Amino acid sequence: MLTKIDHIGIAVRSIDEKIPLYRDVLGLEFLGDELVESQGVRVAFFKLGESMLELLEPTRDDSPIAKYLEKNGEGIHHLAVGTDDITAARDRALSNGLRLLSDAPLDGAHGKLISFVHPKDTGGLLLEFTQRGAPKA
Ligand code: CMX
Repeated sequence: MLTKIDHIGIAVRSIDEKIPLYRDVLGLEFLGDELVESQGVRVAFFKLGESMLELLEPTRDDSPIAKYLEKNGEGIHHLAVGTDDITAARDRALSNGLRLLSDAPLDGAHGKLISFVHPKDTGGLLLEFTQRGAPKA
């Protein structure tokens, strides 16, 4: 049901300042950037084999990334795992007592559906489920 590491999310204060590090120094392919209004973030993706690195920059003060940066500074923020059935992944997490951070999947970057599991229920890891396309019926 979980298919791969889709991306690792990294909180940064400025995407523009970090692009040269990931693109020019590390030599990763820059896949573009976009605003994700539902999360109050601007994101930028870099291809890393079958997976990606996602830089996250807050776009407003109440963004979860603004709070994270204030408390922890820049660094790894979450692990996103791909699934072909986000509803089933959510149901399985819920039925095992894990808290999900939204009542339904939300719209994420690249038109994907996303859902987060509370880090207090996973030993300190903010885990994201991500699925391409519409939820399965
Ligand atoms: N990884 C691990 N632990 C985290 C965490 C993270 N990214 N963010 C917060 N925590 C921990 C904190 O350390 C804190 O632990 P302590 O109580 O031991 O100090 C606890 O969770 C509560 O943290 P908080 O700073 O008080 O923050 P909130 O409870 O207000 O919110 C969370 C935390 C995870 C519920 C919130 O950040 C959230 O809803 N995140 C999901 C949405 C998100 O992160 N969106 C951005 C990414 C969007 C994208 O990829 O497109």
